[in-house]
Amino acid sequence: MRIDVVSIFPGYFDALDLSLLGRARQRGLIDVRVHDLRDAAHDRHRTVDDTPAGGGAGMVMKPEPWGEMLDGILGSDGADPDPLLIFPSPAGEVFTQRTARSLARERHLVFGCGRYEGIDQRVFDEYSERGRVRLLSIGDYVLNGGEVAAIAMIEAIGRLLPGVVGNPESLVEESHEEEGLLEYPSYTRPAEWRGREVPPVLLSGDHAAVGAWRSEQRIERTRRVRPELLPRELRGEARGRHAAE
Ligand code: 6GU
Repeated sequence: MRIDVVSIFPGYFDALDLSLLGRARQRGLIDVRVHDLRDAAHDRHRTVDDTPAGGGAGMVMKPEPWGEMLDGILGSDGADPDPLLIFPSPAGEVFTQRTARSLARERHLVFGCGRYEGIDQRVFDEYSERGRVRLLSIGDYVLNGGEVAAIAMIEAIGRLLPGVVGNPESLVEESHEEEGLLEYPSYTRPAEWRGREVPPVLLSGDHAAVGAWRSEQRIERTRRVRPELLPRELRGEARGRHAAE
């Protein structure tokens, strides 16, 4: 997969050199290219923002540097005929594990990271007319810009690409993956630590019992902290139990 990232703070993306994703890049599984938006700003101060039309607080990113930079990326050698342009934005659709799975099937993603109060609307309009554009948010809180959100999305997508995670089975038994439930609690040695024991069932060698315990834990944890994620058939059970208490 090819991923281009446009930002006025390319240094944020040094994080993608590390760990699993860094190794995947070295092995050629992911081709990440980071671009400094200021390289497409040609005045003396390499200006990328200006005051909002109609007045108000903050600054808006000017359309011209975005146009030049995105045209360059979309028209570059070996560019994909149908790339997906992603603008991280708190005003976008929420990015979930389902979104990550869907984006992991793309050949070419381009992330446009805005700062200040946002990017001139005409940039979205222009590229929506020419191809596919999505505004994506990573949750209901406000960041200073799209960089940290883009890193989160790239990591979530990148680890789903074939060969990036060593043991593909570890991708399945995770929060949000199996039936959209949260993950069960994990333990390792020693069997007792500071008077706290590993649940005996996990040391029993009874694989069926271990499986049943983990499944129960996932449902109980999801019911406790994220009840809205529980499938309908498991929600009914909770109501019955609480009514009996
Ligand atoms: Cl994608 N961008 C910004 N600036 N803030 C956010 C976000 C994105 N997602 C949640 N908050």
